[in-house]
Amino acid sequence: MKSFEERLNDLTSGYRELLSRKNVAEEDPSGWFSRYRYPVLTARHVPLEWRYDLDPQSNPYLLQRLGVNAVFNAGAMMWKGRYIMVARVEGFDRKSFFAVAESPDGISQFCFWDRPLEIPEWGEPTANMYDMRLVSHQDGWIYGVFCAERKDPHAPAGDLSAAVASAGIARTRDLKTWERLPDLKSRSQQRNVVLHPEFVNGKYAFYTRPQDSFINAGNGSGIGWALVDDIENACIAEEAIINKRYYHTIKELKNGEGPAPLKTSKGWLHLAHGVRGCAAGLRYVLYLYVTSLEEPWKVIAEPSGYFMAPEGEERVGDVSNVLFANGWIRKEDGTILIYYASSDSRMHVASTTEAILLDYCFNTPEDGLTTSSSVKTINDLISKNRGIRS
Ligand code: M1P
Repeated sequence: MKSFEERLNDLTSGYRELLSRKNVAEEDPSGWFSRYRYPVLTARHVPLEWRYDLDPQSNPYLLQRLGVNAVFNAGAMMWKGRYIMVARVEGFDRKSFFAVAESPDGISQFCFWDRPLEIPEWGEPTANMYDMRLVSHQDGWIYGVFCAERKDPHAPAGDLSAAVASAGIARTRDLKTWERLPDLKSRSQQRNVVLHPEFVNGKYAFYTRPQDSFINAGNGSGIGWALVDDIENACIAEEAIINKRYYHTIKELKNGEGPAPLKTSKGWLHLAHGVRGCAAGLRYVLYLYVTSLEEPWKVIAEPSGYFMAPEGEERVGDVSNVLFANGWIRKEDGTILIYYASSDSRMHVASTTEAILLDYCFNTPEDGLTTSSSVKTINDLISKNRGIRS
């Protein structure tokens, strides 16, 4: 059996090796993006100090005391020249919490800050907090909007899984100390709520995802849009659906806004997830759409189908067949780093540019919603290509 010191050496050198690993870009045949080969943040990136009691007196076998199950669904932003993710870290005890990790180049060497974030409670304590969308708002604050999950107080006796999802709101100026504001008040349950980075008609604007129950969107027919007067007492009076779900598409069952949209010369660029059902369960893919600069609630471009779907080892994890993204960073040169999680287990990064994403959004045909329409679109492309080539 290895001694305490030998085990500590092994653990420390393995950890250092993981954190110093350089990442490698692999271009997708579509030309839309490059995936990076290695996940950028995983359970193994969580500091040893958070998981092991490092005192040989109280832990002579150097056993792990607090296991981390997964690191995923991270918000992202630039902060003081560093690439930052606020990740959802899930313990073996199934509780998720938030932790900041930073990297010098955004594609490798992500390292967690000293301690996980302490987000103050508001109202009934939240059993689970997850999926933070980070937004540097025009008002000068950095906001974190996340899902606050509590046990359903109206669940029948014996039902220990019914839950209520609402949008928790917290804000900070330094990413370390967070002020919790009241949860967003809404008639329905809410998940995947995102704050728009600018005031609209002098008000705060939210992308919402109304849902009938904790899991099912039900009558919640897509991504919503709501204006709010007071962020310190945010209340949705009216909510309009701006990006609908459709039968037999990648977002038939559910969809949800990803990170806050990016402002470009051609419109607000949005990344979202779409969910469909199949014999293997739910399948989550990522898609893009663009809304008008003047009226950010009006969709002006939406390519058919998905932009990214789970591939290879991304397909397997705690909740398999899932890609989910709630963070991206645009660099000054127009490069966009998309931080996405696979199968509710780990974080990856893909790299692309604003120019490519806009070209993709405005020049990829829309979904005609029928087989005949899809075949016509392919035949039009073939005819165009033959015209050029002959
Ligand atoms: O398990 C997949 C995802 O499911 C939920 O997303 P949605 O509400 O859109 O179905 C969230 O719990 C998310 O965290 C999770 O990744």
